[in-house]
Amino acid sequence: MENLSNLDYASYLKGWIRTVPNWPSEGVMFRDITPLLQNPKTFRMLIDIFVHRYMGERIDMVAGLDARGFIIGSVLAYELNVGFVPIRKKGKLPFTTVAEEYELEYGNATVEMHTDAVKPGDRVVLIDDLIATGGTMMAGYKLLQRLGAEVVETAGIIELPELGGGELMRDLNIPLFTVCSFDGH
Ligand code: HSX
Repeated sequence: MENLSNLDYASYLKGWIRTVPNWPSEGVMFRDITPLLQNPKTFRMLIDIFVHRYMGERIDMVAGLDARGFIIGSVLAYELNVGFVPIRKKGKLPFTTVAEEYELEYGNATVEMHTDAVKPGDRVVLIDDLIATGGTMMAGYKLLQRLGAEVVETAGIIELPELGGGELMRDLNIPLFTVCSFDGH
């Protein structure tokens, strides 16, 4: 049995994230969280980091970003005994939505949320797997703000500092927590 008591949990979990070079295109180092999720011990450790962070706070809702934010966000919501809200890519939600468009490296993307997903004043944790340019997370943040929710914190597993999203969000005073970061290759 591993003795994890003296280990830095974040570094340990980082070791379970697989780097896949040149995927989905040449030059991209893809950070793959599936090994972290498929090991029951690391999956639990990951979720517990977020649960411990927010269990003492008044949180009304967890919002997760399509699609990997759903995996961790829904479990976190369940553990915090609060509801879960999906923020989805355009065209996936059946009811009335609010939408926010943001820029990708090439072109634009849009995320949507149901208009009744949160109430004004709700205290929400917004979660995704990864922050690169920050475009996705900030679009989700804006949607929640437009519906009057208070985003207590945005949270992710991985930050890629080279792509500047985390820094941009901190400059804008958007609270951000990530478990680990990957510099360069
Ligand atoms: C990836 O892009 C992740 O799962 C996130 O949803 C998103 C992060 O990129 P960015 O919007 O921060 O550039 O597919």
